[in-house]
Amino acid sequence: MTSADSSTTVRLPLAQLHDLACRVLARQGLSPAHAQAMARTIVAGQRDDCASHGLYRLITCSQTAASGKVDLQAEPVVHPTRGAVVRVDARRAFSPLAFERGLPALVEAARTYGLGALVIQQCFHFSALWPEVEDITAHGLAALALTPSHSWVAPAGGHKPVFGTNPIAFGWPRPGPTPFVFDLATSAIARGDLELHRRAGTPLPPGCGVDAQGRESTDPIAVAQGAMRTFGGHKGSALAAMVELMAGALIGDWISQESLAFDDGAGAAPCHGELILAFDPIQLSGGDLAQAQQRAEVLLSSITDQGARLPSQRRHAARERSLREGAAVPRTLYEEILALAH
Ligand code: NDP
Ligand code: PYC
Repeated sequence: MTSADSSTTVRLPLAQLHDLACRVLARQGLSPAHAQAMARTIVAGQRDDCASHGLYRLITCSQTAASGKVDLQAEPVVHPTRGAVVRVDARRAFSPLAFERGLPALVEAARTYGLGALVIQQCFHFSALWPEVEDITAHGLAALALTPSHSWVAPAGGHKPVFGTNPIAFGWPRPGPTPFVFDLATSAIARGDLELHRRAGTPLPPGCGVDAQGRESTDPIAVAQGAMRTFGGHKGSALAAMVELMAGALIGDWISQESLAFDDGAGAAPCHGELILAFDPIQLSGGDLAQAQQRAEVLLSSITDQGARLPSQRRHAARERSLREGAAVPRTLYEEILALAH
């Protein structure tokens, strides 16, 4: 680290960050079970250098807690598995604990049927999806996770918000500790990154949104008042619609418009459902995991052999460094978080 780095960034051991996150969350009134589950996903984000979904989330979770909308203590209810479907009612609490409680039944359903579906209902969702798909690939399963958010994003060809930033995450269990994972917002920029631009007073990259009059803008405040854009024009727009349908209408939960209406200006994290699918390569191929992985490695090495990088390669490199040297945290953010803990 250069001296300029160390004046603006601190590196902290992950256990220390986990304790700090738990203290902040307990101070907001979260039960120990919720605080632990949330701290795990928040610290994983910081460890993997995901600025918009790391420690910064302690600020947005504190705002959500203060809004009075979220239940800070509710225990998720895991309904009895029906066929391959595991349904967890988060009871308007934050999502990570509901995911953790549903995961064992999801893995069992995938092993039994080849495909398992975890439906989480009525959760406040603030996190990245890759920690969830990585938890599934760790069991030798492939995974796909979808969730709506608040309706901030205009459809291609329009300029009024309809969709959420609607992430899609996919995971494939490679041999070794690092799965193939991508996790992407279907908006041109994640809302969390837009907020970081707003906090830093920096412009958005071109093409991320329009102002309230429908004019292209790179001003994060104007775009927040207008509409964000999907990535890839009509293609991202179609994927964003799919997420609303699959992780909203299909599972009997709120679409992003309903989440924003429920928020009613409170500025809380979105509240809705999530659909997480797990696929067992053994059951689906009729072969074994090693065969499926061998075929996959041929594909993945034909990407990396030409110098292209895999999605999550950046994250996994950041993780290695954080495990060795501690996670990098901007000093100003660290000071804000320390203030929330006292
Ligand atoms: P990015 O655009 O930064 O990255 C999307 C994916 O592409 C990542 O898997 C990334 O891997 C990969 N990638 C980036 N650059 C390259 C490259 N040059 N070659 C190959 N792969 C690449 O993510 P987003 O800004 O779209 O999303 C950020 C996060 O926001 C996600 O984790 C998402 O879950 C979260 N989010 C959560 C929402 C919610 O409702 N809970 C809503 C919207 C977003 P890598 O990480 O290694 O760079
Ligand atoms: O970054 O778009 C986002 C987001 C929405 C909810 C959590 N993160």
